[in-house]
Amino acid sequence: MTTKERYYLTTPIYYPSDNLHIGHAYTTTVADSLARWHRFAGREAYFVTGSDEHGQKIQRAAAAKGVTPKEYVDEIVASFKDLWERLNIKYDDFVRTTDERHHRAVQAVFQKIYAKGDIYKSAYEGWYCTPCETFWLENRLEDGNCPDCGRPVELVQEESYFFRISKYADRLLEHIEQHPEFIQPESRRNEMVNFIKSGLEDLCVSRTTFDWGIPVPNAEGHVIYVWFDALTNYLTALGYPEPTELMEKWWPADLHLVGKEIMRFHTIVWPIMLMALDLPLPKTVFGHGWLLSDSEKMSKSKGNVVDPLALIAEFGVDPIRYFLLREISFGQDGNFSRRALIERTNADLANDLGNLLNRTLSMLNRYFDGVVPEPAAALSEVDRDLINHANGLGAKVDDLIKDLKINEALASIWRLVGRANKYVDERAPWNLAKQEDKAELGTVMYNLLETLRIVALLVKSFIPETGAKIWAQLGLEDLDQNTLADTEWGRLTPGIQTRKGDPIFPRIEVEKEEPAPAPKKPEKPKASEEKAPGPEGVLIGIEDFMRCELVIAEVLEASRIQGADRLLKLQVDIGSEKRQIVAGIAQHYEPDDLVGKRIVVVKNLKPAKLRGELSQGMLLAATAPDGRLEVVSVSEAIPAGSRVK
Ligand code: ME8
Repeated sequence: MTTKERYYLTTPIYYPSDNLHIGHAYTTTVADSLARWHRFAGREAYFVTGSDEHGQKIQRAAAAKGVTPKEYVDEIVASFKDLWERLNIKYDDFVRTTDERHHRAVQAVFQKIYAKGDIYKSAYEGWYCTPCETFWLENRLEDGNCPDCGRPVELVQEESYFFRISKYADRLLEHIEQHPEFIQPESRRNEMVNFIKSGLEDLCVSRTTFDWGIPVPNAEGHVIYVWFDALTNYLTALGYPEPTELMEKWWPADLHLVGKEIMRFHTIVWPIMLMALDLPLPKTVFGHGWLLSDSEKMSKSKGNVVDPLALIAEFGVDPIRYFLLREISFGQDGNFSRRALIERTNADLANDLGNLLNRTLSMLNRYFDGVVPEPAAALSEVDRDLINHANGLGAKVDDLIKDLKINEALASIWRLVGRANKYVDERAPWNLAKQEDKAELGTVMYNLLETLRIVALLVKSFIPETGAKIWAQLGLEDLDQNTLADTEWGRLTPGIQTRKGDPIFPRIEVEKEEPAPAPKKPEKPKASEEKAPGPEGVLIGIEDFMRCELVIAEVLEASRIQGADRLLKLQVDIGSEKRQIVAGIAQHYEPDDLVGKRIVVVKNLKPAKLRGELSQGMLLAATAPDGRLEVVSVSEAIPAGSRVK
């Protein structure tokens, strides 16, 4: 039996000094998607995350709240785990630096390096940035502040232990040169090389002015510097210092995924710690860019953070995961905005993917009672083009993921989705359905269903809920038994009964602007324009109008939506069923005034989400000259469900 390829990947362990924001969710979503993909592609993956709980920053935050540091971190770390669960993050281990096993690992690392003569005692005098937990020499400060975060630094004068990192500078430079994949992306490699060449100072690795940390062995009053402590977590997860099977199997790590601001620790301090321990270095450290909010890095102190839990509650998990993975060029900074999230969701998820599934299964229900037909052997040029797009895409995505080109991998999957939507228009199944012989129609429907099956497999590592939903609607089972090899064309078995469900991504309506002030009375058209088409310049036929199903709905309940001052939520009876409709009329009606009214609604409008609420239809209203809205209604003589035409 051949052994599987292995992939050990990690995220930073985050500080529980505050709740996590969408920036932390970004790194962890990427790592989770990579781990899921590698498993799908037949490799074994081990994915570790955790929390960095010691240090001055945490001790101060706990004191400010009047609780012990342990009480303080316990509560916040529980919220980390809760967030990961809601984001569908499946890690293999979660290292807390307050874990006993971690204490043992850190003390062992310290002792080994000390025994080797690479840690020595001296006195430190310099500057310290507590938010970054970083020592700075005077000459690196910028305007007297921390060069990384711009915040004030504090003078530190302590007896400390020092790590002789200067001794390893040349060896590290040589390693970086010989392993171009070690520091990625390339721009950060150059930055790090320049930093090393500008001269490395020995690093202070213990503190004495507070006690929230792991004690230095046999040195009372000293706790180990929080970064020396934190970096060791990547070994703790494997059972270090014991010679465990995990250590044997997974070290060295394949990928440390981190934000660009902590590259120095991961590409200089950490590899030198490993060299001093005689352990091999991780294969790659990738420093991704920042998520910006209005072009500034998100951070609690700037008050511009975005809370992932609120976003998940409003939009669901997969739109958030998809946005993070697709929108931001991996490695570069990217902007996060609500508008961009909504636009991305509507364009790629609702219109392209959701609609492809919906229209395919609707046609299948109409033409084949929802059963997957047998494809005919004869293929047209267009059929072959679709199949060529789908076949081999799995291997291409795999290459892109191995190269950490995550947004490009998703773009390549969406090119297939786009190709399939175009295929529907080109092959026009509604025309083929008019033919006596249904073979060609069967082939076209099979090709669409097979494309959707392949797409479900390709997307499930990135947006797991969506992959599972498509799979279920296709009537398929055992999604997790499938591997990359199953993305080969032609594995869909004819005869399967599909199960069309609700649209997987209802369109999200961007909340409407205030109604525009009433337009001035139009001037009388000039004689030459009198017979011109309507305001949009287009005349429609009666059949166009009849496509719009207008019906009478009785309003059963009406209520306001918290946090949306323009919206009302209505429960209405449209004769055949009850529905929820969200309408932008809250500034014109009290909810109670609407109850009992018989209003006109568009029944066959695509469902949409407004402020997290599903809206299944739209009511009609007219604007009075003063800008007031009046809902169109009829008398009680007309029962709910009556068609308006
Ligand atoms: O640095 N955009 O923890 P931390 C993108 N405990 N990613 C962001 C981000 C943003 N705006 N903000 C945060 C620490 N991140 C140390 C790590 S590891 C041994 C110790 C992500 O809570 C990104 O991965 O400050 C960044 O490196 C990390 O969160 C910093 O998390």
